[in-house]
Amino acid sequence: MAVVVATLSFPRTSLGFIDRFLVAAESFRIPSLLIFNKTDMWSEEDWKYAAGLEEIYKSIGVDVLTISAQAGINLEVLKDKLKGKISLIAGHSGVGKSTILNVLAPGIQQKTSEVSSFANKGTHTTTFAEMFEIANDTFVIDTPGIKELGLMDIDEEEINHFFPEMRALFGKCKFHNCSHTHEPGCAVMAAVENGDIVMSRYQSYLSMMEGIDSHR
Ligand SMILES: Nc1nc2c(ncn2[C@@H]2O[C@H](COP(=O)(O)OP(=O)(O)OP(=O)(O)O)[C@@H](O)[C@H]2O)c(=O)[nH]1
Ligand SMILES: [Mg+2]
Ligand SMILES: [Zn+2]
Repeated sequence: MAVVVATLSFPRTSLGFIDRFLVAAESFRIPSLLIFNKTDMWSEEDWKYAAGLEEIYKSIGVDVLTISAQAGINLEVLKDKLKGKISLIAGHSGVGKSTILNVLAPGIQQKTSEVSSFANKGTHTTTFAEMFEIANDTFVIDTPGIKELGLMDIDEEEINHFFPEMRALFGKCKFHNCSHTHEPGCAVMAAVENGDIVMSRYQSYLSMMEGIDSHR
């Protein structure tokens, strides 16, 4: 399982980053789990915003969990989701990946360090990936924080296959090779307009299309 740990602030994880991660996991046919950590720091506003995100991601079939590694909130649910699997934990530096490992099983003592309050960024504490057995048949890999995520080996025409809400409209566009960026009779753009496809997800799609272009 591919687990992406995100935080709303300290540091902030962008939706673009989350969407790239989900596309990458989907392209390898690896089930993913989206975790929002540090709920102990959330304001009422944050809870509302997160509830909206949870709804968006659940609607496209992504499993979402809100936790606080530090305050020990929802850890049993997390353990249950990890049970019997090999999971990779990824995300920006400072989102709490190693802290999560440390609270999952006694005996794990991964180094952690505070997010720089000056830059609002992690300090790249974990420097290599390491796998831990946290229970019978249950393995979790802690990884170094990543800044950005490239989409290697995915062709431009393929990206939309890894957006479940776009895949659902397959064959509905006027042109069979529609890129969903400018063509008339595009079912995806129509769905964005009427709200069936979430704008932030479509923007992530566009940025991935552009990203690939710029490398050509
Ligand atoms: N308030 C709060 N702080 C947390 C929580 N989880 C982790 N932290 C803090 O966030 C900081 C970064 O945690 P780490 O576990 O080192 O983050 P990381 O994702 O492993 O970072 P890298 O190894 O640099 O990629 C530490 O100061 C943790 O104590 C949480 O649930 N709530
Ligand atoms: Mg770490
Ligand atoms: Zn289209």
